[in-house]
Amino acid sequence: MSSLNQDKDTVATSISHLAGYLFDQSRKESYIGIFPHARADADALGAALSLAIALQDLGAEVEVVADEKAAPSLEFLPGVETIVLYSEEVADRQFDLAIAVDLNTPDRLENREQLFLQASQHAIVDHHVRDEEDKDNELIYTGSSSTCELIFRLISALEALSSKKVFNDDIAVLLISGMMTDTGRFSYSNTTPRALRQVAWLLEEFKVDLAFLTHELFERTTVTQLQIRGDVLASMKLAAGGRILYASVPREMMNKRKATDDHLDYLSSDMREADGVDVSILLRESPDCTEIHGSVRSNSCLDAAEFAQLFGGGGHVRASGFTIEGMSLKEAETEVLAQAERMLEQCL
Ligand SMILES: [Mn+2]
Repeated sequence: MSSLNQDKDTVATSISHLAGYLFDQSRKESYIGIFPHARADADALGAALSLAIALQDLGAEVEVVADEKAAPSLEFLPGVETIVLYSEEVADRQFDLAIAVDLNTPDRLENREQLFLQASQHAIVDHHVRDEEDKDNELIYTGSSSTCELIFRLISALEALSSKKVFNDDIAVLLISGMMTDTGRFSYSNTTPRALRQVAWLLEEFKVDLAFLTHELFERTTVTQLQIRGDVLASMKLAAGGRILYASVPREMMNKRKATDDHLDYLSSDMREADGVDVSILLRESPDCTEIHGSVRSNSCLDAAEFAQLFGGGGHVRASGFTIEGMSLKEAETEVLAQAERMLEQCL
């Protein structure tokens, strides 16, 4: 069955199936690796770390393996210090089970793809669009606000199976952080009543400082970040008669400010909010200048996930991303704009 067509009942079945499997694996004290996507956001890390706490609690030996250190705005997340960074030393680990969270194609694991694939068994929990049949132990539901919303349901099912309390203060902070981020503080169209109920329950039951989370995840900034955002915003241009607002960020522009990629977080979403703009596109050179990363936000008929797929990426209907290799920033810009204009014309 395609993940695009999953209905509510199917998801409930997938959740109880996966929970049963994870419960058995944990009781057998399996060695489990959890893999958030590269350049992990709060949803990916929140999902990975909360699932790690739950499975450990049930007996498994769990490691969360990431490509790089958590972004400064995510350093407060409980358990972030336990994350194992990928290195040659880690490369030959043999997990009994590898679980990908907040991604559904292993190539989004970048350096860790092989480590994931060489595990004996695999599972996926995700909410991004994928045009492929779901396999066993794959829980992919695009109707979920976030991967953390799905992890909440998994942990609830694990609690029922084990007849013990698994949720705790740390899990509450992790899940709320993921849900808040992926829904833009519960303001985007992907916000579900279920996510709101989950958060309400977590706030009732556990110690969570919402104002602190809001500050860390959304409001906290640095002078460097304000400056690079200023540079990028000043360089924006319009295309397609004003329907596309875009900016292309050469690495040199970042280096001049000693800025890092996470300084540009949410910038493409901010650009989308300009009056009259249907699509915003932010392109930036990777730190080693070998790749171009693209971030797309749509206000219109343009399906951002479908658009990103043209470049081997993916995501959601209104927000997506992709990576282009073998093109200069200028070439990528020309190609991406041409495709966006074409798609906008077709969908009107
Ligand atoms: Mn997500």
